[in-house]
Amino acid sequence: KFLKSKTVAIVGCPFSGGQPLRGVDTGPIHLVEAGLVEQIEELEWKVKFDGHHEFEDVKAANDPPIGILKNPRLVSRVCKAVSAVVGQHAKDGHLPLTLGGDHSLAMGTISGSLSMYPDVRVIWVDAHADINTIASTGSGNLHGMPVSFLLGINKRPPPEHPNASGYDEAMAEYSWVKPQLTSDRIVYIGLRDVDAGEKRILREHGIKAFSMHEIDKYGIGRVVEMALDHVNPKRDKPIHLSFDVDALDPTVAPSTGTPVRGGLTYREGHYICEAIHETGCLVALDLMEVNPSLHDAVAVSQTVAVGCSLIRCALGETLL
Ligand code: B3U
Ligand code: MN
Ligand code: MN
Repeated sequence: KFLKSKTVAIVGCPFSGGQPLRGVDTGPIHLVEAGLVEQIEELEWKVKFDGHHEFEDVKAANDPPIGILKNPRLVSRVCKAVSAVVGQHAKDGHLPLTLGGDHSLAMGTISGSLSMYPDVRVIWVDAHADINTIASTGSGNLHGMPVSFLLGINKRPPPEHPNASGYDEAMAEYSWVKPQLTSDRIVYIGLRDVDAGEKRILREHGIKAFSMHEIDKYGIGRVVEMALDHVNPKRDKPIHLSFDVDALDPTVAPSTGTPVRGGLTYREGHYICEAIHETGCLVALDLMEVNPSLHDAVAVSQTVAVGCSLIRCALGETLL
């Protein structure tokens, strides 16, 4: 519906600055080495991939915290670069596939999608809501915050607030993120580890979220249908799918930085990707938070294989 040609442009982002654990930066390399490019070509897509981005030119030598935010300049500048790359692929009529790396990168990928498709709808599949604001974050890890910047909901904390310091500097650093996404154009699936402050934010902005509770209650088929009915009732708007591999149960995808039990089964994860493919509206895809440095070799190859398989389903692989 929206792409000019059936071409996937792989944006490999070996980046870990949005969270404290090393290793998530090797996720994209593992996915490509597992044969992802060839697997996508099998599905009759052309694949553009000219190596992983290293972001050498943006790596800030000196990046002390701004208030509570960790690696604030590095995350901002890497995401800004990713936004330009993803935006260019989208404008070329290709489907950008971003391999993370931690989920702070979605500030870049979704900004890039918005630059080509101002009315893009976001489906965020995750155990976490990643919507903490400067005021609400307890960790200061930016992979827990990308949605708040995309929505432009970072209000100034009152002066006595513990996170008040650095607000202006942080907002200046992130001023390139245009708050173009609206709260009715994002929907969550798979949530089960949401901070109290994040629950308040979701409620305050009326953001639709299907937690594991709704998946248990209605089944994944109804949940995906309800999620699509919410953001894209006529199935005529472009969709950006941002898939955090920790949405899957840790028994299915163990190699990730913040596993949370009680997650999506193998089939539930794949069904989401298949159903979104069937809409014909997918214009961009992220697969984030694969961390091959955690757990043994079996767990790593299992997680990488599931990641490749989710991507194939989103790009049209069918069971029959
Ligand atoms: N909500 C917590 C924890 C978290 C968010 N995303 C992940 N973990 N992966 C935070 O740090 O904001
Ligand atoms: Mn996430
Ligand atoms: Mn997560």
